[in-house]
Amino acid sequence: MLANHTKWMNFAILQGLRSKGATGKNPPVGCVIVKNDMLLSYGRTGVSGRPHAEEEAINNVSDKKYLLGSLMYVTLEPCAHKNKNGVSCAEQIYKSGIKEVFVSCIDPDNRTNRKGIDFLKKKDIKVHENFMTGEASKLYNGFFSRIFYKKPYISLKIACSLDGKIALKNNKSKWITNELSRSYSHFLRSQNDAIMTSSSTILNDNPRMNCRLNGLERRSPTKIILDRYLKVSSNYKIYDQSIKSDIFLYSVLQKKHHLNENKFVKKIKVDKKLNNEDFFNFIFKDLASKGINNLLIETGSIINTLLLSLNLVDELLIFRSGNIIGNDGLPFVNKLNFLEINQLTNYKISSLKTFEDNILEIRNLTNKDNRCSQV
Ligand code: AOF
Ligand code: ZN
Repeated sequence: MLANHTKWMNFAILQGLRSKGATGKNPPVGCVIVKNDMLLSYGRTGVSGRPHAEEEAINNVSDKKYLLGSLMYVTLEPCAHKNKNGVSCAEQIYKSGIKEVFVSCIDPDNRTNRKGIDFLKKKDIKVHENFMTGEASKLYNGFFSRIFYKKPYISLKIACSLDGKIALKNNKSKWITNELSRSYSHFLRSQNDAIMTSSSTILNDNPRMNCRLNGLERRSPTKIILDRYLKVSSNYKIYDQSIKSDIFLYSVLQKKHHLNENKFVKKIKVDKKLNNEDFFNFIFKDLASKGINNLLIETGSIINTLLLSLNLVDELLIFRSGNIIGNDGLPFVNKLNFLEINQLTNYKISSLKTFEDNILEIRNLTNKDNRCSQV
């Protein structure tokens, strides 16, 4: 029977994944309702965070009497705080007559944090806590990071040659990795809440930084631009917006009229006296306060080096081709000046994917507690 519980929870995790990157500051939750080991209904957190997954799964059952005595599998603890109709998910579960609930992760949000589970138990609903937590917590790396560390979960994407170079010596970098890799990197963009790049990458490559997969264009992440000295004019493609949404521009300089014609650009001034560590920490904290859970960074070796030397990267997404560029090419990271092997930061492999002869290595920082990777 355990095998079936695993199967249903896996299905709930897949539902949650479908919402990843689309739920705003709300975490993506997947939910499945089963009766007599047959699928009755399923749901996932809606765009921008509502309706909640459990609500959606319950509402999807047209004849509510079927819910009596059924089982629910849900990737996050059902909430204890009320929706706009004045009921929490825990209350809706109780009222529906569901008799047993499998929950993967405890909700750290103070409004719920065990209160959802305690409510269900008090109502004599059997709750199986921490069921497949390891698998489901992959959905909440960003949400947990924002709540516990007040910073988004930082994923650094690198597209490089077999020998770790991101461009030839003349700066040419189009296209080291193949089309499938690039499509998958757009898919990863869609799963992140925001994407960050820097002025030097924009001036060199003129990227759009959106998701251009058919049907997923609206899943493009919020753009975050680091342009300390306001070098990037509105003519660059990053400021083209077929889908209108805010762009956050961080600079140390302020020019009154810079980009004023684009009302979606929100300018944030960073104190120019801040050192690199405080500069990034200020920005990450600010992004967390804006509700950004998962931040994808796509820049060049200067920012990569700063972030890696400051241990600010939670996850590396390394797309590697089969080409060898050689030592005259641009490395993805510059000098880090370590002298002892035991001082090196270790990124543990969590997943490998191949795209024809390209490979994607997903690696996570090992010294952070219970954080999981993109899937
Ligand atoms: C659930 N099911 O699908 C999600 C939950 O802004 P609100 O009112 O939607 O509340 C957001 C909080 O609800 C969020 O911080 C997290 O604790 C929980 N998310 N809960 O029962 C869901 N997405
Ligand atoms: Zn809820």
